Amino acid sequence: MLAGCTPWPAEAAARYRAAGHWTGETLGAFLRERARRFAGRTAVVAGDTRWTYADLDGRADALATGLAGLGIAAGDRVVVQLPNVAEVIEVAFALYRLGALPVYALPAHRRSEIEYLCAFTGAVALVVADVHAGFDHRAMAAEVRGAVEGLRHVVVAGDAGDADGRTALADLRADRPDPAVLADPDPGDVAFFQLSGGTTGLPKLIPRTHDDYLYSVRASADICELGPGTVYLGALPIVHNFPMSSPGFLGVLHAGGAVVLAPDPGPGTCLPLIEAERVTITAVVPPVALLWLDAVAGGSQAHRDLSSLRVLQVGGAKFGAEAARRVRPVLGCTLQQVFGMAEGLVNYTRLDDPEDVIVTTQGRPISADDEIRVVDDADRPVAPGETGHLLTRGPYTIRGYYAAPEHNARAFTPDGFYRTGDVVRRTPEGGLVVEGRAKDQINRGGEKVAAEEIENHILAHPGVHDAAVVAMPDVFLGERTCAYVIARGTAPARSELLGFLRGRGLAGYKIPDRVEFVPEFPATGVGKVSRRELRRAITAELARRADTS
Ligand code: OOB
Repeated sequence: MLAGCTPWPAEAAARYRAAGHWTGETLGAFLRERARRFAGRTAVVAGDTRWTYADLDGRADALATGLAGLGIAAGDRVVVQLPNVAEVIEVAFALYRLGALPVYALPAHRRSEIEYLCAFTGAVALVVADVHAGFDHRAMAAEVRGAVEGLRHVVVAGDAGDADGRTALADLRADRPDPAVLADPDPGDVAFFQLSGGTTGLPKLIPRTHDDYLYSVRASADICELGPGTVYLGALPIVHNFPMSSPGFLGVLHAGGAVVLAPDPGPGTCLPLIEAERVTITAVVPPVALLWLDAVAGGSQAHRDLSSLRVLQVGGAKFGAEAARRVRPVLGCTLQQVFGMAEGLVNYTRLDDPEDVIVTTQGRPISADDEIRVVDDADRPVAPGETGHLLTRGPYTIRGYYAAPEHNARAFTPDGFYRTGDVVRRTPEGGLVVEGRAKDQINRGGEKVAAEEIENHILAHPGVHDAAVVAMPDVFLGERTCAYVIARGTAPARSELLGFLRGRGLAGYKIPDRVEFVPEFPATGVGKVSRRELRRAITAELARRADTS
């Protein structure tokens, strides 16, 4: 196993193999097999691009050869920051076939996150789009390259411009792929890194192996009843774990179906695509589901023929029962709630669950070998049906973050259970209901913000003495971010502070939605900042304003 990663104990690994969960299949190899079986069928659709399985397979080999020509080899880390363009799938498989390890950044990340990821993983290359959503990723990549020693290459999907040191992805595709560059990675070893939503000052990296990930992919594809007739719409950024593997584009390619990529999740983009491509299943976060429901129920998309759509997956944040109940009557499809995490465990409501279960629970685990514990603050199991902290361990849940021994000692129990930070209740049928969260994270409609990370950025401002970032309720996103700040001397203007944060190169979704200057923070019994009290204060303040408006 890669240095800095925590393997499963030999006994557990043997059990997962014996149970048939870990099959020895690798990410690069499964596509090869599918390309044989489904050669002429459509694999990927994005804008005007349409690739068959044979096209995708050939492109992955051609690009792998070109990347090898740059000196990228097995074990090298490559930070991949691409929006939903066809190339993101090509790049992923090219890297898997080289045995190089993609580190998947989100399209919304900016210089601060990308630079950290490149430096922390010792990446040799960074793959970016040219311009996406009005942001020039090439310029950002140039800055990152200047700052990170060892980052040798910037590869651009699209127009590389004429600056030095950037390579256009299109120029890398070799005319004649060289099979000698292709590696045969160990299925038990790390295949790539996902990012944790995080609770700490710096994002954590999640190492996923071929064996563990493909188990979750295959099992998810089964649960969602995917097959060669499946047409999946990738509406969310498909490098995120949900649209990548739950069952996501990998599950669809594993089943021989077609993946249609949407450039953004808005109803004006996605609902016409569902109609035109006869999409059968897609995945969104709750705020997007709300927009789609409103657009179809008497809104701008009311005329769409959505009869092909069988399943709408909603996850990443809690989907309220009221909204959940509208999905079947408005969209004419089955809702599937998905409660998952990039660290592993994924829960689904099953397609044939009674409507009440689908609407009021966040599903049950993928696997009979997912171990679930619901415990109190002292790690003791709570009584059945009571609310407690969710701990989990299983065949596709990591045993440790990459190169983070101190954090791992807190984030995992001594016997290897991952502390999810989620507060849940189990139903008698084994379903989970998410009741809250005990981690210092804000869930902004599925986009996760680690309080400590933002606090550190705010603290870098010379006019700030202390900062505490908490969630505040929001009807649309579920939560937004409120930064409580104690000024040093005269308080900086809010706009100046927010401009300062943007200037530090932070992803836009991490910029606080609200800033409150206060003379001091409420304290807990032991003198720590009471975030609970701050959350309560901002919730009360918002309620008071709503009353008077
Ligand atoms: C997914 O993955 P991450 O890593 O971005 O975030 C995981 C966290 C969970 O620990 C939980 O706090 C929250 O997101 N969450 C939900 C939820 N789904 C995720 N909270 C309430 N209800 C839900 N349905 O978000 C993710 C990964 C794979 C599949 C689906 C979502």
